[in-house]
Parts: sequence; structure tokens; C-alpha cells
Amino acid sequence: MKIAIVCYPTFGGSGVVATELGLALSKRGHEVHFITYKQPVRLDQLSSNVKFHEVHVPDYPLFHYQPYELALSSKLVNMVKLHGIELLHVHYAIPHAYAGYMAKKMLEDQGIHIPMVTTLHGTDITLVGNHPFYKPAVTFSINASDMVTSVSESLRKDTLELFEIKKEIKVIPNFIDASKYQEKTFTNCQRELMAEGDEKIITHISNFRKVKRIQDTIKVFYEVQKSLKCRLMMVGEGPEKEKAEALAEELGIQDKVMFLGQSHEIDKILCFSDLFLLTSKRESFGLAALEAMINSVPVVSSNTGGLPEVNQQGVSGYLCDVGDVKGMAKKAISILSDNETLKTFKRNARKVAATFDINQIVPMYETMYSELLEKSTKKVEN
Ligand code: GMT
Repeated sequence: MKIAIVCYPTFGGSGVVATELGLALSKRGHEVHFITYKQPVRLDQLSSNVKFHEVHVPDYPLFHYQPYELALSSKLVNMVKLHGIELLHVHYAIPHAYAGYMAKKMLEDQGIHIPMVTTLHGTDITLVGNHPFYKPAVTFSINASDMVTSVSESLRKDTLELFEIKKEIKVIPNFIDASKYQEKTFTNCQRELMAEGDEKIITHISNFRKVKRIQDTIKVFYEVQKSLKCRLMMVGEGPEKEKAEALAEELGIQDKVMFLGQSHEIDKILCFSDLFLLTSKRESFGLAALEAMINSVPVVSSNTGGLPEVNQQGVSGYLCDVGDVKGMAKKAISILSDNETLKTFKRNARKVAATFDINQIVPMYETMYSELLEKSTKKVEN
């Protein structure tokens, strides 16, 4: 199959999922065309099967806002025609589903019929998409997609509750390539570079937006460090970073909290981590938690959105109510204060994560694509 993938190319879960999906599809013999405004961060293997087409949005003095959707839909039309692309797969509804639909309609006008899959990822539904400014366009473009998928059952439910959806939404969870991660549970990942031997390492990775409640992450750590020797690695960049730095200083724990910035060495960091904290207000799936778990790092997270579908209570970690700082700290301490317990949680975290292996999930997309292509060929024939 020849598939076009549209996604956000910068740091962020939806772009990571889209890129990993495209790469996996290319390895399974499909031709994949990434159509984005920048080369996706994880797209490091361009080949005859994997192509990248950049969307340019030229500036013009009249434009107060640059017409990105227009440029994207035009690029999609041109690339579909040039490369004989058979299917569009857009990730994150805003504005990709809308631009994809426009491309589809323009192509239809030229006698080219191309099905479009929209994958919903999270805030495109629960936060941004739900805003009255966007809602009619988001509702329309979800309903106009040929197939809609969501990354968790929880996101599927939210979509049906928040929007008037006339389409079936298929749940295809996010995935991980378990074969890339060896069983590192009890090996030394040069952790001595980051902490002393008797110190536990707690990690948080995100884009530091309000929805992540990273102040709670700092507060949970503050409580934990009262009971055991530990350090906190804060990985990422975003609007809430300064407040979190200030809070660490205010609490007098700035020497134990390291802000590492955006990193390309996530697996290395997770390799020496003992616990992952994810205190988000909302999380449709929590890819960061899954990445931690496959690296044998147990997770203490909020009990929200799709997180309970990923992090198993009392098995791969614990889930507490959003904002329950004391509860999360208590759970973190219970995992970290006994090495045998920690070993069990580490082992379990990896086992649970392995159920989201790429080889289980990517075929679900392939089957869906084949069905869609078959349906759309039949439609044209009739
Ligand atoms: O929706 C967002 O906040 C952005 C999006 C992204 O691009 O990072 O994150 C969402 O999609 C990820 C991949 O499917 C999920 O793992 C995240 O849980 C989800 N974020 C939220 O729901 C807040």
C-alpha cells in the first residue's frame, strides 16, 4: 500500500506514534510518505520506502495567521497525484482531519478517490477540540473521515460524550517495539553518573504543559525525599518549567531536582530510573508511561483518562486521584523503600508494557487499511 501520514513533527506523543507507525509499515513492505511542516524527530531512516515531503507556508504581509491548512491540503493533493498514494492517515484531529478532508474533496473533483483515517490522540478531543471555536469543524471532520481510531477506550468514550459523532470509533492502542529494549532490570546503566549508589532515581518526562501538573510531580517528590534518599530527573521543556523550578527552590530541594531539558536519550535516562511519575490532569493514553514501563520502570500516575488501561494498579505501579500528592508519595515510597518490592514492580512493568508490542498493534492498522481500500474500490466500481 502507498500511505500518506500527516502528524505534528515536533516532540509529542502523537507525532512519535505516527512516526513509529510509518516506520513499522515501511518495514512491512508499504510505501510511506510523511507530509509535515518539518521532518519528524524520530524519522531518522529515510529510504526508498519512507519519504518525507515538507509543507511550506509562505509568508505574505496580508496574512495575520498563516494558512497552514491550505498549504497542507494542497501539498496532500500534489503528493497523492505525484506518488499514486492510496490512503491518507492523519494524526491529531486539529487541523489535520480538516485539511485531509479538503484534500480528499479536491482529489475527488479530479476523479481520484482516496480514503482517510483519522486517529484521535488526546487534547484534540478533550481540551482544544472541545472549545466552541473549533468544535463544529472538529465534529465535521471526524464524521467526514472514512475511519476513526482512538488510542484508548477512555478517549473513545470522551469523544462520543463530547461530540455528536455518527461514526464508529475503533480503539487501536499505542504501541512499543519491545524487541528494542533488552531486559535491563538488574543491570547497571551508568547510574553512578546521576546519583549515589543508595539514592533512588525518580523520573518525569513531558512537554511541561499545564495539563501535566508538574507542580504535583515536584510536590510528590518533596514528600518522598523526606522518607528516602532520592533524586528527581525532570526531562522536557514547556511553559510550566519555570514555575516548577521555582517550586523546587521554594521547597529547598533544588539540589535533588535536575531539569535535564529536552533529551534525545530518553531510553538511557529511563534505564537508570527506578520510578516514573506522571501526575497529569488528563492523559488519553500516556505513551511516556508505556516507554518507562518497557524500560522496566514502574509508574505512579494519576487515575485519569486512558492511564488505567496502561498502568495496572498494584502490578506495574499505582494510580491515585488527580492531585492526590500525599497518596502518590505514599505509593512511591511503598515501591522504592524495599528492593525486593522494587524488583517485582520493575519486572511487572516490563511485562505489562510488552502486551502493547508493535507486532500486536500495527497489523490492526494494516487490516483496517485493507478493508478501507477494498470498500473504496467497490464504491468506485459501483
Ligand atoms: O493531546 C496532546 O496533549 C498531545 C498529544 C501529543 O501529541 O503528545 O498527546 C496525546 O497523545 C499521546 C499519543 O497518543 C498520548 O500518549 C497522550 O496521553 C495524549 N495526551 C493527553 O491526552 C494529554
